[in-house]
Amino acid sequence: MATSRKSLLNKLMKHRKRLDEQPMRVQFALDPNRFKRYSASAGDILLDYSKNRIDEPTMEALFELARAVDLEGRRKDMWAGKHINSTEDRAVMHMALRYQGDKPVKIDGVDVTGPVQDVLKAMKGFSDAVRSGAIRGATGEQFTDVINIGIGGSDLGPAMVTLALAPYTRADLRVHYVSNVDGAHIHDTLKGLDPKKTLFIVASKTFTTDETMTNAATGRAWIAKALGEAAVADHFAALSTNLKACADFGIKSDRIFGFWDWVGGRYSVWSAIGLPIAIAVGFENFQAFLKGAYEMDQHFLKTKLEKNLPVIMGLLGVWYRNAWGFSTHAVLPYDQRLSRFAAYLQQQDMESNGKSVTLDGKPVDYSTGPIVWGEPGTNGQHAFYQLIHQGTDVIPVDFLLAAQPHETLPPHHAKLVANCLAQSEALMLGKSKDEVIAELKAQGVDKDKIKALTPHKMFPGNRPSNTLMYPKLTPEILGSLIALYEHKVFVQGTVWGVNSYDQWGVELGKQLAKALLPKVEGAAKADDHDSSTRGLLAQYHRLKA
Ligand code: G6Q
Repeated sequence: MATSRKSLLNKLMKHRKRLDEQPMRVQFALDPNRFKRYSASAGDILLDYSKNRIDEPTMEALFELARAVDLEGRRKDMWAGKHINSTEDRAVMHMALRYQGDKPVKIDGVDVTGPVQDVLKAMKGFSDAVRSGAIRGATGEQFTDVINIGIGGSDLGPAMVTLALAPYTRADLRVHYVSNVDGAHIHDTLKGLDPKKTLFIVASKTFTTDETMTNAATGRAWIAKALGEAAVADHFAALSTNLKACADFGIKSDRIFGFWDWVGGRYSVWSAIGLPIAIAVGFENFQAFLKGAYEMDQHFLKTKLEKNLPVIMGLLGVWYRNAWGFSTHAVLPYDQRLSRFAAYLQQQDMESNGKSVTLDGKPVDYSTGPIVWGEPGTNGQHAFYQLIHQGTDVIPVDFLLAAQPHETLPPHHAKLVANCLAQSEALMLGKSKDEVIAELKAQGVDKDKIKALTPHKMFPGNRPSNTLMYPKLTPEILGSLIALYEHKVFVQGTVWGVNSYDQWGVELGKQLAKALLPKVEGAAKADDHDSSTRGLLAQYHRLKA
């Protein structure tokens, strides 16, 4: 690329100057077609991005930027199985896990569709059998509780999806997720469960992750204590690329579900890591979930950039991050069942694009991934929305909204919808000084009070948001939504020129924890640590005593 990324990104600044002088409310007043102009669809998902600080020249500049960084070429490379995860020398091919076509999908010259289908078939067999009771515990009792032990990519996806698809789950078959090494997590999960009716799934790509191995050992001991060592094999399954370690743990070979190194942890919900989802909602629904993601893949692959949802959302994120300096991005689903969606996206986005060197190892001279956060509406409205409306930081928002609820409980859903639409409208419009004064006058407030209150009651407005609207939160729609954000992350990683598929930043803490453990356990002296760490350790030992 002849021109540096920084100068490409700097080109956006001139558009910012123009838009600074023309807030969105003015643009809406001038252009009755603004919604139509700035909305696009992928299947049943509508993206309304009209409430953004954009105009035609801005969008043109953003698409030009996408072309200048060869987004289409890199997308092709990813799909061709090139090792775009260069620091780990791996392909990035989670799309192969949900591929529904009949063409070969080659990675390093090998068609992976057969092995992918084999694992899916095994997952179907196992999940069907657990659900029907054909597979039971050691004493012949049917499983009522399944505990998935995993962390990060081996936890966040399935945990979020299981919650999101609660209407498809059964009351007599509960799926729990244990991730934290904090013993409280497994302790509180096991409380009240019956070992005879409990199945553990150890989900770990590497099968070496300390938290997961610690929790798995605790679960194993719980089963062995209650039912005897011989029962362990009947109460455990594993999801991993490390088949040998699973076997060493004592897991039967037909209960080990494999995947591959071209599936990144945070992109693994589509792989064997999805087994707890299949058990919770049934394999057919899991397949619909895969199909939804495949449909979004096709949209991302085949739709021109100007109408491509992940491209539009990715570029808008770049626009705010690099031209406006907004450092956070809120994801606010008006859907209680998406209450773990932001936590899931935090990993997907922040572990992927929280990087400060380019692919060739040079420090970036521009900002990369934003801080992603969020909670479901309407709860957030009574908590942090104050800052989004009137705080000193501007926070671009994604609202997510289903047209139909799963339950028939009027007027709940109508109220939910009204609140969601009201928030994006309020953020865009704001409330001017004149409007506040007129409102207070109409309420009969006296002059002095009006003067004192007016600044507090004004809303700056011109605060950006996207709204994603879909018919209902079905497995298929959920699959599409997740894939949409995955591709958005890819788009942004491509613009910023970073490797979105490694995560070296999580290593240092792990190394230091290993070194500290003997000192915490009192088996070694802490002389080689800094004074803060030594002081904290000393206080820990005092308090513990
Ligand atoms: C995700 C990361 C990370 C990983 C966990 C669990 O992309 O690689 O979150 O998923 O550290 O790793 P294992 O699955 O190997 O236990």
